[in-house]
Amino acid sequence: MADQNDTVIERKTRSKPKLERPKLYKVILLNDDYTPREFVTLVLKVVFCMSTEAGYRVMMTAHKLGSCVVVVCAKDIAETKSKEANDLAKEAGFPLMFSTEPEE
Ligand code: TYC
Repeated sequence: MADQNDTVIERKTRSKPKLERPKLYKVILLNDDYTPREFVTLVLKVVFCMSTEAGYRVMMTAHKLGSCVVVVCAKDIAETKSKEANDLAKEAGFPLMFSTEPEE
């Protein structure tokens, strides 16, 4: 039981968590009619550290459906990886495109 000298601490409002979870971004592989399948698989291996089998599956999914999510990660990593992959394609003279978009 609290008598007159006891201190009573009451929380007036619920405190909000200080750190918001950073938004995640998708790297998306887009299909085109010209880039060789082997090159797409190679880029997925080199830039996204995928095995040949995983890279082939992702490449074939984009080939059949038009696009495929390659990875979901922090914004700066998604943008860096996407640019690295697009630069390799450009250097090789292929229209291969990776894009990024926020995850819902
Ligand atoms: N469609 C290409 C071809 O038939 C291969 C390809 C697959 C290109 C996936 C891009 O994201 C891609 N040569």
